[in-house]
Amino acid sequence: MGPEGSRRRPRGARGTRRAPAPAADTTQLRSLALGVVPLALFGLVVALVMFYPSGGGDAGDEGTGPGAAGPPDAGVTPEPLPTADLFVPGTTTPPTLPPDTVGGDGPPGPAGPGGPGGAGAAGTSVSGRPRTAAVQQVSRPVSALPFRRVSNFWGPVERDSSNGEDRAGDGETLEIEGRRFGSGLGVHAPSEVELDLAGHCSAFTAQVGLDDEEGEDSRENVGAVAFAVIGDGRLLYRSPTVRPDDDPLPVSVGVAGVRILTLRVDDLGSTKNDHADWAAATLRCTP
Ligand SMILES: [Ca+2]
Ligand SMILES: [Ca+2]
Ligand SMILES: [Ca+2]
Repeated sequence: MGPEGSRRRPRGARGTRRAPAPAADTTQLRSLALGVVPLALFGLVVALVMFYPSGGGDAGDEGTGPGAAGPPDAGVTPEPLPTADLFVPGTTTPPTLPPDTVGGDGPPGPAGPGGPGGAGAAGTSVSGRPRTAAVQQVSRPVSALPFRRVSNFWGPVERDSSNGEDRAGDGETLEIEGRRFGSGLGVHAPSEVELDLAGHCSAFTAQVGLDDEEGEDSRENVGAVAFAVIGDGRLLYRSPTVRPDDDPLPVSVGVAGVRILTLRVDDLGSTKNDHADWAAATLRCTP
């Protein structure tokens, strides 16, 4: 460290020796430089001022090329990109819904955002239409559907009324803990109602419970049942034990793909007072 530092000092001395020799020439050069350098600097400044706006123009041209949406602002180019990304993976249902609503405007719409995006949007919107059309479903009261097979402990299964007695049509308004229902099935456990869905339905809903027609005196009404929903032999839902003083129990079961749906009520060992209601029983199915 020490020796090297001592060597560097003489080098500086050499530099001072060189300076005096070309001193006469440098004075002339300096005068020339003083005249030329400002001109060069001015030229550079002018050139920079000219180039900067022209560079922005190029960027603007790139933006207007694909976008074709007037303003050359860079903000235009990001807009077509996200829309194109949404449309390309349009296999997912949520993105296809907006194109369908805009379906009528599909062809003219894409021209605005950009060339590539427009082509993608047109393809997915066309393919999306049949999918959403197939998904459309309607709610149907189960009491309005034909039964594939029925078994009932006391008389026939009643449509839109309680089970009543052993004759057809002798029931009353479906009622569970004071709540009345305009549609549904009145049965007596043990009971099974089979429906042929043919795989066209997606959901079954109902309010289940023991009908009030057997009274509210727990010493006389000893009804106790369990409701079960079965799809193609597979148990999809089973309620806890339902008693006469229980409120309507909401049931919601997915039945997508199910061909034979069975609504079963188990008597849990005793059939006494087991007047059970599939109140407001509804299926969501394709028309
Ligand atoms: Ca009856
Ligand atoms: Ca009751
Ligand atoms: Ca029972």
